[in-house]
Amino acid sequence: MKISSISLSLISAPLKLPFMTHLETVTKREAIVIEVRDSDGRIGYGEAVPFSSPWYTEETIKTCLHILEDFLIPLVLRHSIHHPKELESLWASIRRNSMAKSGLGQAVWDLYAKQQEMYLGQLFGGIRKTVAAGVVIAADDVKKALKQIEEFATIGYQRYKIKIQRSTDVEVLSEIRHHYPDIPLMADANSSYSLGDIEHLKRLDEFNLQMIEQPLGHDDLMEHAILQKEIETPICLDESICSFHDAKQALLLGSGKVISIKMSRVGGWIEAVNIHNLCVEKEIPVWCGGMIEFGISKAHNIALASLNGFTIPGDVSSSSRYWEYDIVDPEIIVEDGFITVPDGVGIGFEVNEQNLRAMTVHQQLYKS
Ligand code: OSB
Ligand code: MG
Repeated sequence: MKISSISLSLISAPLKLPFMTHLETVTKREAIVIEVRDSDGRIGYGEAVPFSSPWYTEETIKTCLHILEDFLIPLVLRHSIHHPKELESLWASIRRNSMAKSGLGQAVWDLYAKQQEMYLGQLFGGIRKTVAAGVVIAADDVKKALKQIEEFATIGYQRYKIKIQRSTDVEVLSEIRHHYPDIPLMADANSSYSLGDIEHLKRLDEFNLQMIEQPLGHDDLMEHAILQKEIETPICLDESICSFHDAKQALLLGSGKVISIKMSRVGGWIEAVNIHNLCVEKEIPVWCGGMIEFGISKAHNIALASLNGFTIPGDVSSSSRYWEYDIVDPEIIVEDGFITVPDGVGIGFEVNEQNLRAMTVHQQLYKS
């Protein structure tokens, strides 16, 4: 593939609205933009999306920079790769660090698709022309949550996901259902409950939730399987699916009925597509998760969500959901509840260099 250089840009931007969960309130987002260049001047783009602190996964911006700079990038520059599929074996001796691998892998796949003059989604068998958009509400009180739902409804989002926690769930869900008895609603607990809460969780069945995401331990499969037998609401797994192997075990155990696929959480394109294919085979619906990310990562998500198994609207929202301005051109927009899947080469979006540089805090270049 003739990779001649790789650059990392640490970017930072404030969120338009604070994003609150029971674990962390995010008001400012950092991410690492990865550019992989070939000798013909083409650029492949990836975005690594750990948070600044390890509240969601164990990786952070700093650990990710370390793994990229000291391990992954030297490996890629030292070996001549013929096809991005080779990354999996090239990285076999580096455990986990999924977000670092996913970000660099995205850039290599984007470059490869551009060299092949193909849309990235098409490389993996994507067939959808549009992707159904869903949105996340993570406000610090129920009044603000209701106001956000009202605003997002004008854009036509097809599914609303509310962050919940043990201490306020019934109050928040009652209030939302009082005002919006029929909206497609789901709840994400980010591991706010334990198995001792089964009786409490049974009460949430009355809210007609599409699903409840990750109610129990972030690394648990067994207790989710026990819980799923006790509640009507389908369980969707997020944090506990970090690999194809996890997905396989979750399906064997019956730990949930739905899986949220985030390529950043599972280590990149190949692992994400393998999980998707397994779920299609086993008739488990999947949807594309989000990471409060910028446009490059969103563009990869849109390409992933164009695969046929993504039958449920995911956490794929517009650039303007989180940002005053974004790093892709055109920005990602939601119209009548859908995002149009691009048909250009690679990720199908140009990168807005000016905006990217305006957000860049630090940049580093690595040459072969
Ligand atoms: O648990 O799905 C989650 C954001 C960051 C980390 C974890 C999660 C989320 C979201 C928001 O729920 C997804 C998005 O809109 O990007
Ligand atoms: Mg989640």
